[in-house]
Amino acid sequence: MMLGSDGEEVAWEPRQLIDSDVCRIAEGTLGEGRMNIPESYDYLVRARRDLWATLEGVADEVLSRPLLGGAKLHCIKDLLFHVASVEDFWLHEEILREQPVWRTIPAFKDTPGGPVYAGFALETLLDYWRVVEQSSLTYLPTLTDDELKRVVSVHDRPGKRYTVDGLLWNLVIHEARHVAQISVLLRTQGIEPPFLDLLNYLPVPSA
Ligand code: NI
Repeated sequence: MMLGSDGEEVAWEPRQLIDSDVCRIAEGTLGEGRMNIPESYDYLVRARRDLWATLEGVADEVLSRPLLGGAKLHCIKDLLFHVASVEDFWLHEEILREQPVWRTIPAFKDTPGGPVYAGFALETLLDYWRVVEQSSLTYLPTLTDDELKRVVSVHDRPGKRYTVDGLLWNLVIHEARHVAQISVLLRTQGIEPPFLDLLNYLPVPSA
């Protein structure tokens, strides 16, 4: 079980999340002439589907291969968990002040983050990401101007204060940066990454 965005317990059933149901939140904003957070998140959702489809066709050994040095993130699977968990952290622990999704998933609740995900199945990581995404898709349509301006004080970092608007933009850009990193890592392994530029997902304006 996990906690929904309003705090009630909901079943964790990622397989029931159908792609056609989760790409709808920006419909009401298309055509207004400027990108907003729900529309930008809609782009992430669409680009994720194409990234995930590519990754599902990549040998597991490649996704687990330690391609990066440093302390935190060594393989593509580490990056996948990192992107989903950063969204999980900022949305649930800071913006909504509730239990993050990862604590409700037995496979992850004792993992510290960092370079420990090579041994996890890709689908386990993507299932987690789907649940985090679903919780974001529940929250984003509730955004108001007041909520976007609300100041969030980071619970374990005294003095760190951000607006909800800033934190949500950070999530959008954070993911785009790491997905670009994943694309480069795929290329180093001889695998063609998907074309995920925003350009590929923009609605066609009327003539
Ligand atoms: Ni990061």
